[in-house]
Amino acid sequence: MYCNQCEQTAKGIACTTIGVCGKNEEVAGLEDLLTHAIQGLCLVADAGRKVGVVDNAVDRFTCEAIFSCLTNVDFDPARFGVLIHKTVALRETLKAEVKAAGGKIDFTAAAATFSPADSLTGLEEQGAALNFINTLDANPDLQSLKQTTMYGLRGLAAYADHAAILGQEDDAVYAYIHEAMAALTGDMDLNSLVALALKCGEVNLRAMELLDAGNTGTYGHPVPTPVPLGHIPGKCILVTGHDLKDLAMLLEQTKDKGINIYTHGEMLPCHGYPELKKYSHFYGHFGTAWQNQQKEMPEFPGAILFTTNCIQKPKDSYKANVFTTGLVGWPDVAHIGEANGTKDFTPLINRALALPGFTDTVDNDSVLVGFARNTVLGVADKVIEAVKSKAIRHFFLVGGCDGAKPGRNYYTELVEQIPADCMILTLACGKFRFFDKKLGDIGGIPRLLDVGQCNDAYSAIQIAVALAGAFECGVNDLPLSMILSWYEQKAVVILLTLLSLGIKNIHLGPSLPAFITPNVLNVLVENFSIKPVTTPEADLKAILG
Ligand code: SF4
Ligand code: SF3
Repeated sequence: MYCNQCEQTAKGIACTTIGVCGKNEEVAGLEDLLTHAIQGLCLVADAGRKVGVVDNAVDRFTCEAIFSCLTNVDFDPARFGVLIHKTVALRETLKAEVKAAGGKIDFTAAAATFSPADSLTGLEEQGAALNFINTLDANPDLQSLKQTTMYGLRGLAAYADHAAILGQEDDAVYAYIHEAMAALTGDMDLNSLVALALKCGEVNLRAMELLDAGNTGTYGHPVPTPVPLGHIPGKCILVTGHDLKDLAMLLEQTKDKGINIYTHGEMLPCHGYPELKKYSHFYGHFGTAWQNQQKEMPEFPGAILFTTNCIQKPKDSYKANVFTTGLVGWPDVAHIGEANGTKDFTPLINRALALPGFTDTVDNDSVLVGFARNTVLGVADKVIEAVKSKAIRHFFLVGGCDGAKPGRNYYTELVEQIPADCMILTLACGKFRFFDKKLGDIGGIPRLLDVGQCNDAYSAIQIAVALAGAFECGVNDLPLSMILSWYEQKAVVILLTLLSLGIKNIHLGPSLPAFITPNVLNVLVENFSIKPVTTPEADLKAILG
């Protein structure tokens, strides 16, 4: 195997024998094979669009299959086997339609005619023999840029899938995914690859906009809401991942069951949505970010639902309590599927009822969520006035993924050292490094504003654009610095979105992607002044003077 798609890749180079994430050689090969197969499907789908053949089932499936290869989503070889066979079956059906419509089907790329082995072992061997990364391009810089787009596409497909689940779709997003995956099978020069990667970011802004419309349109605009970090007596279910619809369905199915629902990880901001917070048994938040789950989840005395990334190997002590849904998979862990747009969470609920639940009350104080664009822009006048009167000196967006590396203490220390006349906006699971710090307020506005999940980067962008409009300047001219942390490929595509908007001077850490070569990094530095994080002291000095 050779996988370097995430920040914790072995030795900062690549995982070659077993993934630090727990991915084994078999699954790595199957992911490569699925990606290869999807490229074949995308070649045909892209050609189909040119002759008016568009198939929404193919569009949706393409996103699901690409999302499955995102870090910490699916570790179940059998599920990959099904996806690979379905990809090829869809490709052949679509090929016949495209041919009938007079479209191109005579592709030279091997992906377009790839034939999958019947058995899982056969597929694993095909995947291992592919040497996938090296098929992208022999030139390391071109390979690096192709990987950048490929990983960006994984994040984009994830957000497009989340949005589609809530009924929000735009064919332009699917068209780009097909076009880009198809393009990656051919020869491209450096400039066109840079353009393809930036386009990925641009299209992702639309995908995040769709998801924002899906979330806020269905569950209302988040409002400031204190979320208890302790617990109360009662049976309990913990929900992790990013999927609001799964949570909504579960809240409805548990409302009369005497079970309290707790969020974990990226589900924390869900407490701010009116149509979710209306349930009295939607109690509080348990634990911190994804990388602490093996330590925290054994302590949870109820059932646990994983809705999206980031799952780690469930320890035997709590494996029987874990249920996956959506694209998440772990071998031998119960999976809750979907039928007719709904899910039956009975097995999860029964497990929660069989477990002891919490028997005492623990008050660990609370954190405040709900500062997405609607709330923040609702007090825009106050914020603008505070900037003009110099009560607010600078804004910091400190957000992104969390992870296990010790270097991530940087983000905690940075937030601790940011002066009291500066506001801190945060989003995604990186916030758990500092989410419960009491940082006070400026003129009644809390200094630490939780904008939401990683996909709520859309909200943060809208806030920045609105502020730039109010000050009649560009986003780069605002007293705003973005200090981002990355781990998986949703963060890659958000970074591409920010770059596609022309945002400069982003500080990125805790380490730079292993798939970025020095030459590609130079392109990023020259065009976007992107910089690695250094120390909180030095970075704050450079920003604030
Ligand atoms: Fe390694 Fe990350 Fe790939 Fe897992 S996803 S195998 S940790 S690079
Ligand atoms: Fe976190 Fe996985 Fe990236 Fe949604 S939950 S941000 S790492």
